[in-house]
Amino acid sequence: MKAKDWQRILIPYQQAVDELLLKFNQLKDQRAQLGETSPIESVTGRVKSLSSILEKINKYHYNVDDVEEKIRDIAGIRIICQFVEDIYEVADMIYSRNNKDLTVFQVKNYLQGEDRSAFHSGEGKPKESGYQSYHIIVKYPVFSSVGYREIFVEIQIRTLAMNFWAVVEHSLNYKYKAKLPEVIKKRLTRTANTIQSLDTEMSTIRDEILSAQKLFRMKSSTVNDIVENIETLRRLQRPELADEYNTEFNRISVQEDLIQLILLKREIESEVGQIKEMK
Ligand code: 0O2
Repeated sequence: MKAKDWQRILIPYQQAVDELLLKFNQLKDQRAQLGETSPIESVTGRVKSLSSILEKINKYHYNVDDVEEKIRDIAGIRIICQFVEDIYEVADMIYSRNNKDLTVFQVKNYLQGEDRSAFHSGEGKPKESGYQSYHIIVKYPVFSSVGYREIFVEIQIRTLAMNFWAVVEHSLNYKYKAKLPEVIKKRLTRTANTIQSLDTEMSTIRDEILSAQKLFRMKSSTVNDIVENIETLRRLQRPELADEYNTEFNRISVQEDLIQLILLKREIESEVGQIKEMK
């Protein structure tokens, strides 16, 4: 097949990746706007490189005409979560869209134990290599310059720890091809077990971590509001008042007292409101 023909084939895949990246990032950002914790830590996406596609064709002896049916990860989205629980929450977000903007085609659960999502059941198991991840292959409709197509997209969902392991293992495999030395293989299996223990351990203190993150977000937005309102007081020609509040803000900041900060924020807001009304 000519390079131009490949370009034409890959156009809808790039569009699917772009569209899904936008959608998952919106889900993540909207939670933040609502002051809620998002199960999505970060999202990346890629279209498989031509060399990687050709490698797979050779490896499995596919017919070039069957590529789009047989290689189901030409378009790939990777969603990284903090906790294992978040993986299932993200999976449920995807399942709830089934037959709406995508169709769930296949689930590959490489996580240890029972599938904890609400819309899917069964047992998961890490791969023999130690690889852990949750894969959902969906069919995604794309309207592009080459017409309407329904293409496969592989969505990989995993924790930060699982991703660390997978990225390192992937590079080692790339270096050694299929001939990973036995000693490295053993070490990788051991580290995969450590990753699993780490994720389990993190889950036990999840509530503690989430409430700490919530406090951090609350503090950060309160501080932003205070600083903005002090600036507003200056713009409203009330520099003495702005200085007074600034001193108070500095005093409370040192004490790290969130309640005092919230009270100060409300006081300045009300002051700014009154001044604006008088104008
Ligand atoms: P790349 O470079 O990420 O695109 P298949 O690989 O599709 O022939 P399989 O194993 O049934 O067959 O599919 P699966 O499990 O859905 O794997 C698809 C992708 O998952 C892989 O794509 C990897 O990204 C990832 N993956 C699967 N197994 C492993 C593993 O043992 N280690 C690591 N690091 N990643 C894995 P590609 O095309 O292999 O690679």
